[in-house]
Amino acid sequence: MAEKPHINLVFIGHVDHGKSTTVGRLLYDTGALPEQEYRKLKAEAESRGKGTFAFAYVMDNLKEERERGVTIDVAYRKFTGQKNQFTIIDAPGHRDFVKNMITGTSQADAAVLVVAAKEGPQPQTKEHAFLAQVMGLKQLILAINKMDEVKYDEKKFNEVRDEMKKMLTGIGYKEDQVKYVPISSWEGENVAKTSGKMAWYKGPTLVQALDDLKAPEKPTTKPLRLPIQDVYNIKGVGCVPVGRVETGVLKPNDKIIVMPSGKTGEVKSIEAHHEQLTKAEPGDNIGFNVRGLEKKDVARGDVVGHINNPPTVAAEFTAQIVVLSHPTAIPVGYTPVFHMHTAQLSCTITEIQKKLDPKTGQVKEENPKFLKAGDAAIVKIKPLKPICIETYKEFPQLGRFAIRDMGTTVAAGIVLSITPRK
Ligand SMILES: Nc1nc2c(ncn2[C@@H]2O[C@H](COP(=O)(O)OP(=O)(O)OP(=O)(O)O)[C@@H](O)[C@H]2O)c(=O)[nH]1
Ligand SMILES: [Mg+2]
Repeated sequence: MAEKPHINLVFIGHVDHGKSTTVGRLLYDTGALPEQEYRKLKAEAESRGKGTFAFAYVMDNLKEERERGVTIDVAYRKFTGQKNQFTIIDAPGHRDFVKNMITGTSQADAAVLVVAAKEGPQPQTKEHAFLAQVMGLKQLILAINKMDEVKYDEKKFNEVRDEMKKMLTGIGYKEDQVKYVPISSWEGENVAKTSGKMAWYKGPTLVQALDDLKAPEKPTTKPLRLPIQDVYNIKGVGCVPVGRVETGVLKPNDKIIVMPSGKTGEVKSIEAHHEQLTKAEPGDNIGFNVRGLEKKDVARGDVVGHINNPPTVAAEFTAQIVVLSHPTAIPVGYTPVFHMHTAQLSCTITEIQKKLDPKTGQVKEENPKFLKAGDAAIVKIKPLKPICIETYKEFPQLGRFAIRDMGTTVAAGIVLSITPRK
């Protein structure tokens, strides 16, 4: 039987709204969490006086997380549905751990945004939704949780749904990209089992909604883009660059070009896990031997493409960024390290063109002097050296980046347009 399509799915939302509990419940009700394991977690939660965190403990594995009843770092767990298989990424909601939430979101293809029915949207509901949008997650399931606390009231569900709809539209989500599902993960209503308490609801359970998500397609028909992770010199073979094919297909005898250097060669052989390949597709981690290339011609952070469609080298680019944390303020001229695909290099923010309202995406200020934590903005960026990047629209895999400084993630963003190197 063919393998089920794979989706990386991140759970996001405000602290305590029930992300970890929802994941735990989902695993339990589908049989992915054995009864015995659940009993053990329940006993531990009760012994700490945190009985209501029994399901959350499935994902909250750190001692500090269990003592405090709060998720601190992302946790991963496999889950197989009827149609799809998932890697579930449980992100923290607490505002102190947004950094970890970003890491999880940057690895995801789709998100479940959890909102508690009684409280409705809270600051991190909005912040996380916005970050998910910035990171390019186009499929969102809005789980309105803790429906038991509002007596499974349809009116309350509609109220929160409408409020969320307005907010999500404001930050750029289209109506058909979002599904709204009422659940009570503590009571197990409408997570994996249809709820008898919400007869007014005719839509899918959460688990059914997950199966309706579309796995990302392998972008095999796009031009080849292969960011280089490393280069080896192997005796008797020669230069062997290593990397993961992000888009397109690479085959032996293909004529390739390495950017930004512009060096060219012909692929002799392709190898993955010590096996020769007749072709390499998106997602394949490969080593390949190239006639005409020497080790000095290729380096980490370079991008390989076909000769007739070379990767773009940027002299400058415009990007939309979100500032996550910065001790003071980011002025024009700020030059932190940018991490994009396998490349890391310093870039200068040369212009802050527009400040956006992170809650709505609306323009708040033209040409502001500086940016602070929580701000979103359109900025112009000049890499200190030419660098291979692509627009997010054309090649999402090569068009997003994180900005790091002083050991923390300062901002994240996507590339909107590029001024190519002359
Ligand atoms: N009444 C009720 N309580 C719930 C429900 N879901 C979660 N809770 C409770 O909400 C509290 C927080 O749950 P968590 O699953 O840890 O919330 P979280 O969103 O993962 O929190 P962080 O990861 O720390 O942001 C726990 O006490 C849960 O039992 C629900 O459907 N109904
Ligand atoms: Mg949690």
